[in-house]
Amino acid sequence: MATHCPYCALQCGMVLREEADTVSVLPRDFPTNRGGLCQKGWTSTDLLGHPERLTSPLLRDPASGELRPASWDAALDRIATGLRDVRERHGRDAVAVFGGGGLTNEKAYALGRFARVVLGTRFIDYNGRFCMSSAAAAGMRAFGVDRGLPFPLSDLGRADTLLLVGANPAETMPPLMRWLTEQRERGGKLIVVDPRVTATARQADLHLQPLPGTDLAVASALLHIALTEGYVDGDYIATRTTGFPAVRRTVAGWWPARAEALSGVPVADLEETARALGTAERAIILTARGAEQHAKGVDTVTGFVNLALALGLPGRPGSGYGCLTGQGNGQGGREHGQKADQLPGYRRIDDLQARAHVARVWGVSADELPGPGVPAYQLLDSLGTDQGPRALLVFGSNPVVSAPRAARVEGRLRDLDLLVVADFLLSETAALADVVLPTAQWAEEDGTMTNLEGRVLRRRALRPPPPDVRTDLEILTALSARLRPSVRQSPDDPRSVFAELRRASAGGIADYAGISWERIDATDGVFWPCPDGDGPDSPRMFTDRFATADGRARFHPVEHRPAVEEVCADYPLHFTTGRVLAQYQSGTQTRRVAALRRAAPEAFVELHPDLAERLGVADGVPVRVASRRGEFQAPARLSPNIRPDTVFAPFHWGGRARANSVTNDAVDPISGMPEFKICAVRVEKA
Ligand SMILES: Nc1nc2c(c(=O)[nH]1)N[C@H]1C(S)=C(S)[C@@H](COP(=O)(O)OP(=O)(O)OC[C@H]3O[C@@H](n4cnc5c(=O)[nH]c(N)nc54)[C@H](O)[C@@H]3O)O[C@H]1N2
Ligand SMILES: Nc1nc2c(c(=O)[nH]1)N[C@H]1C(S)=C(S)[C@@H](COP(=O)(O)OP(=O)(O)OC[C@H]3O[C@@H](n4cnc5c(=O)[nH]c(N)nc54)[C@H](O)[C@@H]3O)O[C@H]1N2
Ligand code: SF4
Ligand SMILES: [Mo]
Repeated sequence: MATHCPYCALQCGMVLREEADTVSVLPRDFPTNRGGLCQKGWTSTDLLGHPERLTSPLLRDPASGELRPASWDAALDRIATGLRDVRERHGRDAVAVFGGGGLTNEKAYALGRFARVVLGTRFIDYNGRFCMSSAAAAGMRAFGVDRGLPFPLSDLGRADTLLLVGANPAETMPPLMRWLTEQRERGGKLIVVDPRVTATARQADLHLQPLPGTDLAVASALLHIALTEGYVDGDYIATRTTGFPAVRRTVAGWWPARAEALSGVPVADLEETARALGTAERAIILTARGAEQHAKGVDTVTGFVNLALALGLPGRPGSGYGCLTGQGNGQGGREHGQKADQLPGYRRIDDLQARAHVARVWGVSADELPGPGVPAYQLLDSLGTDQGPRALLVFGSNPVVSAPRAARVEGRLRDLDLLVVADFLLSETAALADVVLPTAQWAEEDGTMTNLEGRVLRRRALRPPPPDVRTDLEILTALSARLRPSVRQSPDDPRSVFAELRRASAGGIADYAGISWERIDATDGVFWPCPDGDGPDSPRMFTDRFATADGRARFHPVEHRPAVEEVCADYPLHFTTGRVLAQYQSGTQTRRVAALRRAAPEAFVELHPDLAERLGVADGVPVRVASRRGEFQAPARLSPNIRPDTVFAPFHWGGRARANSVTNDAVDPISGMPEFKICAVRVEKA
């Protein structure tokens, strides 16, 4: 059975083979992975028959306080009664929905419809807010569209200069590295910007190692140098963009020495980078979470977009700006309506025409669709309070581990009148729920996923889910029948849902109208926008025009600002977070895979040996990391690969080792992205 890996946005092609009671994985030659898989992909079927898999609904027993197995009828009735009760007492907006970028397009779409039509709530958002929302917002305002990579991944292999800002694909998307190898074998130059000497940075020709949170200063200096050394493309700026004069004025003040003083990146390295980008025939600039997960993430990405535009890169063959989307369906999951302000097809929920179109597809009147809700962190932080929702349904996220300032979020979840979690494993969030619904895994259901290139792919069911397990779509349909039987019911088979999604997205920014499952099967995926079944799809965007009203890209002047929390005497170190190869996200899945647990058994705190010596900490010794918001503990891992003023930890573990116990919940004013990548901490021996 040809399908794709369940984890990250690379969506590597794989073949599943059922043998007796095991399912084995074989890599498949697909344009993104060309036969490569990482350890997570290889072991992805281990969870299908895992002993800890949820096999029946669980209900919290009021007497003992424990979760106990129950029938589907009992579980669905409890949810329906609980939701009705909350709505009667507090109104429709007292019920909220939290989705995920791992859900298929069909499920993300159905979840948005369920929230708006069946629950009638404006409060829906999802974990993509914690992921690429800053790049999405920056792309939207510059290009009029948000497609992570506006060109196929294979373009990376042909770039003469490739700048990676805050991305560590050697650990987060290992098969992508073959494009970087190809790039360098062709004589291209790879430049990596990361406060740590990562496995990716080690392969670079040039590594810039800034203080976390100073990327915007670096971007501004690069544009400053490009201007003074004459690399900007005046014709392109004149014919394809608007707004450059204001940007030129702001970067005029960013002479390289000023950026060096802030970031620690030597002027010579800034000059070499600007020159490599400015003189290349084909140059690509990519950002990922290191640059984006900041309270100034949108402006930082905008700084790099401004640089790319000034150099005339976007839309030029083999060149451009892109963001490396992270989750399996991180791209499609942000297009079809699980975002607070969004309707399917990347339409805005406050746009009257969009409301009318989507309401027609849904068989309801546009007036009854709710307005925009609030971004994920604001939503989580309001739960159970006087102003916030009192019931929450979670599909595809584990915020107890992955949300910033997680102890506070955990408290909010505990304050709810009703928490419902659909998952196939008992995540830390599911463990707090009143009702847990066991759902199908990726190899047990059909659907589509949109990868980091905007390529829509087919996920195929190898076999049906276990007997007492239902799909997310079946759960939504069953709840809908109980809660609002009068409205036209959404189908629960993915093919019909996709047909409806195509109609709902037609004419929108992310137009899927011309995409069918058959067409995907015939062509290794279809790139959106694709409005017409007989017409072309869009592997390369912006060649003639941008998706703005006048077809021109927009420059926006942006200014560096400090991290929301700066170091001080009590919290003297910079703290940043990220990923390791063998664990995925909140770890619900990968912490339960034996081979991955062996490869990455526990959390750690990465420190420079000089810092460790000052703190009197030896390698492997447990340390406590404390911020103004809380603390966590993990063994120290001494490494010369990190700046001595900065400490790093992965966020894949819960409990005492939860890195998000200390992270800052300050958010970007435009995207709502939390400042996961920098706060101030103190480190001491535990
Ligand atoms: N193994 C594995 N792979 C994954 C995932 C996973 O959990 N595990 N998750 C998937 C998802 S959802 C995502 S979003 C992607 C994320 O993919 P990446 O963005 O590559 O991953 P991160 O490790 O979060 O961050 C990348 C780098 O940013 C650096 N960094 C930290 N602070 C800063 C800063 O201020 N500036 C700069 N320039 N760099 C900084 C970190 O040192 C880190 O090496 O990975 C996807 N792939
Ligand atoms: N400190 C720090 N925190 C971070 C980050 C960071 O870099 N640093 N990165 C952030 C980023 S980029 C992301 S994307 C988030 C991710 O963090 P989360 O949103 O917590 O993502 P996952 O761990 O993938 O959680 C998915 C959950 O849903 C379940 N699941 C998987 N597929 C399905 C499905 O199809 N249906 C249902 N019902 N359930 C499913 C899984 O078992 C798992 O429990 O973390 C964010 N948090
Ligand atoms: S790189 Fe991503 S999609 Fe590919 S095998 Fe690894 S986790 Fe799966
Ligand atoms: Mo992500």
